[in-house]
Formats: sequence, structure tokens, C-alpha cells
Amino acid sequence: MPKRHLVTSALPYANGPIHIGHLVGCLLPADLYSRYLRMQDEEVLFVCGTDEHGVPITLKAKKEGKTPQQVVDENHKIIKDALVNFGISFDHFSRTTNSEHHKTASDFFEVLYKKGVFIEVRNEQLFDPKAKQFLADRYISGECPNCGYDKAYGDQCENCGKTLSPQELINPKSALTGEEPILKETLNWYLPLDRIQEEFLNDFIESKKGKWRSTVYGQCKSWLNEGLRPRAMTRDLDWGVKVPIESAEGKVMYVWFDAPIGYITATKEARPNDWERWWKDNDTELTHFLGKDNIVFHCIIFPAMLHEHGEFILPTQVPANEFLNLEGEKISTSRDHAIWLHDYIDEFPDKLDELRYTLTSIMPETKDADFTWNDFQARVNNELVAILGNFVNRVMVLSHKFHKGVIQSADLDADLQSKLNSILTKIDSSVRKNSQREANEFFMEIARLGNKYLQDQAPWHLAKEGDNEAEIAVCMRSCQELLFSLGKYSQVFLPKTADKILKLLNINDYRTSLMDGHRLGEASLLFERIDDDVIERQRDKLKNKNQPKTPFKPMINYEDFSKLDLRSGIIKAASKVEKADKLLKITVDIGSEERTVVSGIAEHFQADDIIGKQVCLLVNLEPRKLRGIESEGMILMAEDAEGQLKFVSPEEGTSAGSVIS
Ligand code: B3M
Ligand code: ZN
Repeated sequence: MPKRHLVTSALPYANGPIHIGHLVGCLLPADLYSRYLRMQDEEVLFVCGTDEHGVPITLKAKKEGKTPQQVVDENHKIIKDALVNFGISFDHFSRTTNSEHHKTASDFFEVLYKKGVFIEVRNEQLFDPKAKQFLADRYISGECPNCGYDKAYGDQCENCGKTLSPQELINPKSALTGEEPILKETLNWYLPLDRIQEEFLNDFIESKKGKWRSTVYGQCKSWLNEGLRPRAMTRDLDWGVKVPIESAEGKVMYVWFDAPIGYITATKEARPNDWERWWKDNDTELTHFLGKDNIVFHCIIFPAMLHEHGEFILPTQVPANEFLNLEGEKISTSRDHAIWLHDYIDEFPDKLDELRYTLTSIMPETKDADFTWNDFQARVNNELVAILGNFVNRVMVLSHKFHKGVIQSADLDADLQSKLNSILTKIDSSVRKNSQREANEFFMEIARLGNKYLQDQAPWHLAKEGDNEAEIAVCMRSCQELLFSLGKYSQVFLPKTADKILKLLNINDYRTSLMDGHRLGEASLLFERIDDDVIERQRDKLKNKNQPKTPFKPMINYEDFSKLDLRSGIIKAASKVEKADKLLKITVDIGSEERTVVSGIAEHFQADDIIGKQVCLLVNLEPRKLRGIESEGMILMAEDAEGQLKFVSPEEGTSAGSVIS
């Protein structure tokens, strides 16, 4: 058995919040694993943090008119709060913009540089002449040479998963300006993965055959079979960890170079005095939890970096999970087809274990899985309520009924005890081989075993028959012991429930044991049934997200469109139309002339507030009289799902009369 376990979960990327796909992919299995080992009194350090560099964050910042730092500050907080509230038991949750991390990554880079590991490559890279910037990774998109998907990025095709370099894309376009890029010379530092493959990776991966999941080993093998090529570890960007070399002014590290070093940083921050024990001693077992799209980085590139550095241990286990779908479709953050953790916590603050249980039950360990709200409801109602909750409640109620809640001095049923022990052994082996889904099923076996035992013993019948005090005491004492085990193991599988069971048992923690004469707490229900309407509402919410509220109008051709004469204008004057609650009379300057427009927006805007507004005006709409005023056009408005109106305004500074087309 190893002396200590260092557990990592892939660092969530700080360009948005966390959804159930992230949870089930790595955060939850890492948490289950860590909680289990801690419960067994083994030494565990579970680290994670947010991954805060890289191109998507700069693109998001640009789009939202924020700095990259603002974007990551906001998301770090949302991510960390949601995960901690949900019960993910990090020992430390760091961030890659921390100065400790910049130092750690910089030192790491420098060691490799001084050892002469990198090859310096001066070559031509794609460059956006308009934005005056090199286009790495996600700054560029185009057609995937492998599968033909037309929105593949410069680092990876999200459709087929192939890693790409920007030059491989067909018809590349800059994500900054949409321009076709040109080639421009630059200098970058490459990790010679071809050499490292020969010298180290082939043997390393081969040694994992039969030890790593076949999905993980298989993916690594296919990478190696294709033959690795040198890969640039630096970028011409300003957002990231600065490359600590004089000739690399203005360059930062590739985000996938610095991000995994984040695990080392987090360890240093968590254990400043003995972090080296965790990273430099072969008695540490390092386990990386991640989703299958991150396999190459954790099984090939990071081990290559660690090996070349020379001072660090290598991962023992990399239990990568497959993907989770939602209601039969791929989770998509851009289409908002997702269940966001912070939303779920807001809506169901008392049902966190219910989500945890469902996600563990469907954990995609060997193949992709599907989350549906109906399945969630069924698991809560038919398993948590009907099996676990039911057993716990019966034991509590009967303990009070027969013995006023006081634990009797009685033997434990030996047969029941041995069945329990055999379940616990199975849980142990499942968790250690990272079959958390199976372990969770065994955990529920404890409650099933309890229900069956109660049913078979039927202490209520024994009581009616009379003179069975001793048997009833054995039965209840045995059930209370099962309840204790359920509570103890809930610390791993259902941590919020573990706390509730502590209250039922009226004890402070699970390190104690139940003593004769101890008085249990009051009975109360652990779980509530979930009604159909709750599930319907969630399903509708997802459907509505994916569909526009107002149906699309029939197709028109360009000729139809070109009949509209749209101009930009500025509101010069506005006043209420007498005896009409909804109407405003508005004067719009369209450069060459002024138009009077009667608009039904008086319930949304005060006349005085809209003077000076830039608007879009349809100027060739047939004039018509409203309340005796001739209206000579129509002001374009946007109406959101709640019926709120907003002006469609041309960008600040557009001169009145500009033609909109
Ligand atoms: N940030 C996961 C992702 O966004 C990535 C993991 C880094 S782990 C070192 O795909
Ligand atoms: Zn592809």
C-alpha cells in the first residue's frame, strides 16, 4: 500500500461556470476516491484549481469588454463556490494566475531550458495582419483535415478530437477579425516529443498496459503509433506565464505547458513545508482524474515534461472518464444545453446528494452516458427514498417504538454482519480500481440488505407474539449497526446525508461507535419524493433554451430583404401622445431630414430619457395616421423573452442617415 495519495482533478477552465459534465468527468470521481481513502485513514492530498490562461479567456474578455483578469476572477469565484457548496472536498483549490504558480511554472521551464531539452524553431506562423497578432490555438478556426468539420480550432477539432496545428486547417480564418491570415516568421520553443517518445514514452505507456483503463491506454497507443512530433511550448501572446528567457520577450508558455504544473503549485501552496514529499518520493501514488479529451496532455505531454525535468514522480493512475450527454444530446455550453452547477444549487439547495447520487450512478467510466431528468427522478424516488431513506426511517421509528431510542445491550446478528463485511470489501476493491459507479451500487446494497433483514425478522410480529424481547433487541441492535455503517460510508457517497445520519444517531463523528445505553436522536426523513411537475419544469427549461420563443418567419430572398430602407438616426424630440397610454411621438434626425414617428413604447420609456438615442429607422414604410399624427417610419426595437424592449442602436458615433444593410 502506498504511503500517500496525491489526487488531482483536471483544472476547470475559467472561461465559464461548471456544469454536470465537468462534475461527472473528473471532480466527482476524484472526490469519491479522496473521501474514501481519508475515511480509511490513508494520507491523501486532493488538489485542483482553475486553469486561467490560454486564448479562449482572452477572446471572451475581448467580447465582453473586460480584461482577462476580470474574466478569470469572476469565474474562479463562481466555480470554487459552486464546487465547495456541492461538497467537493478539495484540500486546496488554487489558480494558475497566482504568483506562486507563475514562479513554479517559470522554474520548471527554466530547468528544461538549461538542460537543453527544448528545440528552438524559427518558422512561419499564421499572423493576422489587421489585429497585428500571431494566431495560435483558438485564435484560428477552419476546416478539420481529418473529418471536414468547419469550425475546428488551431489546436484541436472538437468534432473528431484530433489535435491539430494551425497550418493544418483548411481555409483558416482569424477568430479576432475573420481575416484570412498571412504567414510571418517567429521563434518558438518546442518539446521534442519524437525524441522523448523513443527514449521514454514508448516504454512508459507500454508499462501501463493492463493497469490503465483500456480506453486510456488505447488512446495513448494510437498517439504513439501515429508518431509524435515536436510541439511548441511557447506562444506569441501576452496572456500567460512569461517565458523566462531573454530572447523570448513578449512570449508566454503554451497553456497546456503551465496548466498541469498547476498541480505542483497547488501542492506547494497546500503543504509549503513538505510539498516535495508529495512530488519527489516514490511512496506517493499520483492519480490524475480527467475527461477523455484531456488524455493526451496527462498521459503523454505532462509525463514527458516530468521525465525530462527529472525530479518528479509520474502518474500511477489516470482514470479518464468518457463523456456525459444530457437528454440524449451532447452538452453544449454555447447553446446552453447544460445543467449548470450553480443554477442547480440555487434551485435545489436541499437536494445536493440527490444530484451526486444520480451522477455517480451513471458515471461514464467505460462508455458515454446520458443524464435525463426522468432518470434523476426515478433514482431519487425509487432508490434514495424507497430503499435508503426507507430503511433508515424504519430503524429510527422502531428503535423509538421498542426501546425509546436507547441502544440495547445485545449481540449482533452474525450472518448479517458477515454479509455487511463482504459488501464493504467489495466497496473497497471497487473504489481502489476506480469503479466508483460500482462502489456506489454496493453502498446501496447495505440499505437493501437492511430492508430485507427487517422484512425477514419482522420485529413487529415478534412483538405481537410476545416474549421475544431478546430477539427484538438483537434485530434492532444489528439494524442500528447497519445504520451506522450507512452513515459512515455516506461520508464518501452522500456527504450531506452523512451529516443528517449523525444527527439521527446523535453522535459527533463516525470515529466513535454506538455504545449500549446511548440514546438516538429523533427520527426524520432523509429524502423527499420528487414530483412530476418539478421534472417537467426542468425538461421544459432545457427545451426552451434550445428553441426560440417566437417561431421563425418563413424564408425570404435577398430581393425581399433589399426592399427595406434602413437608416441610422438620432432622436431629437419625444412627447406623449394625448389620450394614448402606449404611444410616443418621436422626432428622428436622419441626416438629410427629420421624420416624425409614432411608436408604441410609452409604457417602457419616458419621453425625456430617449432624447439623443441612436436608433435604426425603417424609412420607406408607408406613412399612416395614428391618433391624427402621421407616422413616417418605424424605429427598430428588440424584445426579449420577458417582453422588455431595447432600442436597436448603431454603434456610438455612427452618423445620422448612415445606410444600414
Ligand atoms: N482546463 C480542461 C479543459 O478545459 C483543462 C484541464 C487542465 S488540467 C491541467 O478542457
Ligand atoms: Zn475533425
